[in-house]
Amino acid sequence: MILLPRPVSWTADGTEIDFHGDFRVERVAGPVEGYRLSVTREHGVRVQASDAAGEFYARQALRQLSGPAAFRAVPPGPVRLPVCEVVDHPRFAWRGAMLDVARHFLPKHDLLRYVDLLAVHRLNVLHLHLTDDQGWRFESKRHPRLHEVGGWRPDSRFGDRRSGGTAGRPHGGYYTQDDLREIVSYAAERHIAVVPEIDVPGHSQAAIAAYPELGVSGGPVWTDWGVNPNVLKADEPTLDFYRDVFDELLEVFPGEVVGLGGDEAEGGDGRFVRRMAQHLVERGRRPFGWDEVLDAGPLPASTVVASWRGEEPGLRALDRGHDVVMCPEQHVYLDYRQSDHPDEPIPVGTATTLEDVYRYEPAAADRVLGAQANLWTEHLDSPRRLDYAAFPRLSAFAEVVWSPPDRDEAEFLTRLAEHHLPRLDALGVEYRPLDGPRPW
Ligand code: TNX
Repeated sequence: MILLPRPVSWTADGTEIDFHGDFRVERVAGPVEGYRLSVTREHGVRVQASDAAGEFYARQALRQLSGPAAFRAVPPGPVRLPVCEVVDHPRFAWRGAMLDVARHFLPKHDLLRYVDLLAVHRLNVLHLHLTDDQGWRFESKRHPRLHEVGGWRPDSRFGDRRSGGTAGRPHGGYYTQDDLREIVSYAAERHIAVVPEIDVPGHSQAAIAAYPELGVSGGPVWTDWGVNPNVLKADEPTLDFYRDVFDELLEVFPGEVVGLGGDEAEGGDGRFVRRMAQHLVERGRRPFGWDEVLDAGPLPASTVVASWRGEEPGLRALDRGHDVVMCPEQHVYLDYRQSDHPDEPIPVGTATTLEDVYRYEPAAADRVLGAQANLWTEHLDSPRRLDYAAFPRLSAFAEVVWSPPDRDEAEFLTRLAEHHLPRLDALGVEYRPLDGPRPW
């Protein structure tokens, strides 16, 4: 077997044909996002797809069948394809990846490349964590100090400690609204929905640095990590300010689901989360919050809950009638270090190996929309560090959320090593090698 994620069914007779790039696509009734791809000696390549997404995934599968060189910027001419038949559709509707662009800003070019990598893995949600204590990355035309002041911090303590790094240089940046519209369109072309997040009422020090009246107390953009006791006030002027900021966000992000954070707001007033959730619903959107929002009191029924402190909060959310996205830190936190090897570069979390990710099995229930892998970037200050943390664990995660649950770990590891890592090599992804850390 060649494909990753593994399809629902795959048959091949061991022979190959030449392929010059032409194939026929037919729309047929079938499972959502599904496709059937046949490669025969008589008819060449034929695709049947249930919808536009299914057609897109058939194209992804075809690219994978074409060999690793098909992932180079200049692909080869004619290729050989295995004579085969693939029948496929995803297991979960929400196959997500959260990226924290607040702790370290990721330039637009690199973010678009990340979107490409999600598409290769048939992931379909990019949850963009745009604001936090350490940075504000969304251009606000109504309240420009948010990005002008909140977008920057003196990086006195961070950067790559092992190489002496960037300590002492300012760190920052933000996406203009035009940048974000471009990112949304680019992702949509790849059947990826972007879920933006503005985190309230905790993790808000960057906004407070810009507009001190918003905070319980003041202070600059935070240069520490962890849970910040300074949170947003829940008074009417602050709530109005944030309704305004969310309205501006909605002008840029047309998707249904919009994140309001809600995590780790010690001493934060639950009213803040409730009011913002209500506001999003009035604007026709679905609020999306970390599982702490369950403590904020009654939320609109349409609120989607991201269960990160294990799956238990997610199960509680199901009991209350909410849809849930599972992202338990024990399995799918890609910022956590990848082994206990002394040279493993990222010192945080509990070791979460490739196998730990692959063994994750999301709780089955109708209202579990799917799962997402979360990539927090306190210690990931460059695209290459991001590559290292994300891959190949995100490849394993993609199979968890796409493929049928009867996974075979040994077969996966062989397929990964023989077929998928060469694709990532061709794409220039600096993944963590299977046999240990990279020297940098
Ligand atoms: C907890 S998970 C956080 C983040 C941190 C992360 C580090 C969540 C909703 N909040 O603010 O970056 O741990 O692993």
